[in-house]
Amino acid sequence: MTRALVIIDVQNDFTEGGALAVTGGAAVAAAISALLAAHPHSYDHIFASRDWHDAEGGNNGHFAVNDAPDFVDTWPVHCVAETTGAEYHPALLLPESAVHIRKGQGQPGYSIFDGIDDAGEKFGELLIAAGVTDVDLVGLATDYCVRASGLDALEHGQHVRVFTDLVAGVAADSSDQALAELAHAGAVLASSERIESA
Ligand code: VGL
Repeated sequence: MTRALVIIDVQNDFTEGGALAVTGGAAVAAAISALLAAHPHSYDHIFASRDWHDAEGGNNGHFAVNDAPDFVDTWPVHCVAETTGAEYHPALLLPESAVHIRKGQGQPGYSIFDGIDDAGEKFGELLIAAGVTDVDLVGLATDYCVRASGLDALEHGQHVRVFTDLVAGVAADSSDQALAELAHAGAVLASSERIESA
């Protein structure tokens, strides 16, 4: 078993005070850091994604340009590349070895599988190259990017656990639904207290 922690979009714009704030986002950032500090050797690989949208053009319908955002398919402007909003939340402390994935340039890019590393390698290829078999998924937002990333990871044949104490969503109903959908597709929903268990 080769395990990876996959941290989705723990960015300023998705945390309290950000352009698309998710309640509990900052707490998730701090709790992920605490988990990593307490268990520095539990993962063979750590990947962290950032939404990294273009400032211009709406990112293929993702930004509400002319109408008000519906907070389902269209969103306020958020996580524009190179802005403070797109940076990781300051409470998220990542080890040097973490691999940084950026996604959503010119597209919605909900899934980390839409993303690439700094060298342009696709996330899915990186997982295969690293021999990853098991993914623990945490981050923001449960009902959108965590959901899409988890479903894609399952489709790519990964064993997926979602640490339900280390995610936060845009809305309660859609977050519950997303977790149910992930479980139905084969993900294990667990507390991060189970980090050391197989
Ligand atoms: C996300 C809504 C819009 C997310 C991204 O990271 O879950 N949610 N864009």
